[in-house]
Amino acid sequence: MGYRDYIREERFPTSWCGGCGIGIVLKAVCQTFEEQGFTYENTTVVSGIGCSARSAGYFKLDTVHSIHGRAIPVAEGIKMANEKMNVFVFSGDGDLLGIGGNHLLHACRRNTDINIICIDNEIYGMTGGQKSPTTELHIKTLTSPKGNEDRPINVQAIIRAHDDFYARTTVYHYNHLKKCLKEAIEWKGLSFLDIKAPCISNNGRRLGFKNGYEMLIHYKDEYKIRTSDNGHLLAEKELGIVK
Ligand SMILES: Cc1ncc(C[n+]2csc(CCOP(=O)(O)OP(=O)(O)O)c2C)c(N)n1
Ligand SMILES: [Mg+2]
Repeated sequence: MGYRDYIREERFPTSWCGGCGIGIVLKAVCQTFEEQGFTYENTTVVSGIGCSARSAGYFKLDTVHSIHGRAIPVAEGIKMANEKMNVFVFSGDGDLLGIGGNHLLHACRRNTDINIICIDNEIYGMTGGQKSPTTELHIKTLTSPKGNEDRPINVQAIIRAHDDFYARTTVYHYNHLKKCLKEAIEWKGLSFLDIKAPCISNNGRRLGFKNGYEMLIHYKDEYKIRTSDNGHLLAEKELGIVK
């Protein structure tokens, strides 16, 4: 199977805006499925609600586009019923860490063997750009016009508190993103992939970026890949794998 065999191209164009980062992740995931030799029978993707979660409709697999915040328990149920299934959650920061945050806590505790892919555009993209649990301090959003006063959630600490797999990458660092995906799949237990992805329409423009490309270059300048994955927690703006 080629990677395009995992995508419902007949549904294109997607609902995503030009310059959005979600499609880059979709492609990387499908290429990884191809490299792993995954089939229609042994692979599934579950999503919640949001722009990122719309991906469930673009994978040519049996997928579940579940309800807001509930992708993780649905995925856990699938894995429980069929332990041979390769189960992926593909959703956004608001869905997984906001409304679905409590499910994430308990999934970490249970260490179910699922792969959680979080498209982290640091806002609620679909609903217009409200601040999310990952919005950084002082950032202006629709609901923080004077700058966000709340600290972003430390998702790395939550995942690592239970010795689960955590990786941080961006859509600019494509090869690194694919390395993270591969290692997450090989990890036996829960893995959480935090992928920084641009939302130009409902976040970037408000911050002064002209287009999605400028946001990608910002990722290039801002984030650095750690040279050794030594098990230590990642510093701010550091990319890497912690396991
Ligand atoms: C129960 C419920 N509450 C609120 C909403 C409205 N809503 C739809 S998507 C969304 C946020 C999605 O944010 P995120 O998961 O970051 O996805 P993005 O659109 O940024 O990819 C919200 C609040 C909803 N659909 N259902
Ligand atoms: Mg989001």
